[in-house]
Amino acid sequence: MRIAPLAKGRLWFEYENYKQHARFLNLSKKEKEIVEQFKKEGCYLYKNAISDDVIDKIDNAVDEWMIDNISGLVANKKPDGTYPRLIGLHEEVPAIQALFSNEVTLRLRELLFGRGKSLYTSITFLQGSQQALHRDIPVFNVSPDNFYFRIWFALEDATFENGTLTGVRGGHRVAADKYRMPHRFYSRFEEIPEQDPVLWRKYQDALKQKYEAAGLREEKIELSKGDLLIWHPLFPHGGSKIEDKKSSRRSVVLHVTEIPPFSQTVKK
Ligand SMILES: O=C(O)CCC(=O)C(=O)O
Repeated sequence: MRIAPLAKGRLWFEYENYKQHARFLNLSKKEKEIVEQFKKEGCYLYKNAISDDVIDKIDNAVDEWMIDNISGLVANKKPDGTYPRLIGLHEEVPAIQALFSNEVTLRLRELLFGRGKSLYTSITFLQGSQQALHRDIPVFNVSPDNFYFRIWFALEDATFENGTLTGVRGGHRVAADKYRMPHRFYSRFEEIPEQDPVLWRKYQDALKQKYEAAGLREEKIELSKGDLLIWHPLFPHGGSKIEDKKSSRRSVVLHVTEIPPFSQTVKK
């Protein structure tokens, strides 16, 4: 069943007077810096978030999973010969699921979002995705808006050769109306199909025009093994072209939804 959108959600630090509240005042200097940078850029790169031991456990489990599923993996290779992305592998690999309650992840989730947590899904990448820059919300809508974020873990270095992440710092603050655009193509909400690649592209192109007009640019974001990038639901992101198509670039991204405090969702 489809449901209509609810009220617009705002994260606690997106309110004008957030700096006067205990929630901000009680933070350490480092935590305040994280909040400020996340608010300004729409993402935060946390260095050395996971240890080599954690990565070894995931790597070993993924190696075993690949051996068991090699025929399916090969059959689903992309036209350029690279491996497909693995959606929801955390359900079969507990070591991936454990990233959700990793110490740094827990601290960042509590700091930026707080409240009830739910690991909605995950994607494990064996190689760089080379995905064009995009926002997720046309396919990943939550109501109220914005109580959804991504945490991307580098299981090995992500470089120009094997594929970095890409992103537009500040692009999460650019308005591109997700509700008005479909009405130019469909007269009724119910007519919108589950997948509409043309509309997806139009939304992403409109977003690009807006952030370029605002003087913002796409950049490549290199990560070292063990780093994580956490990003805002509206942060435009993607994967850079891979220079060496045979190169490995293991990484995991978690999709997390949060239950907002009651007072922020209901107007009295
Ligand atoms: O891992 C990457 O290369 C990009 C990931 C991405 O764009 C996504 O998960 O939506």
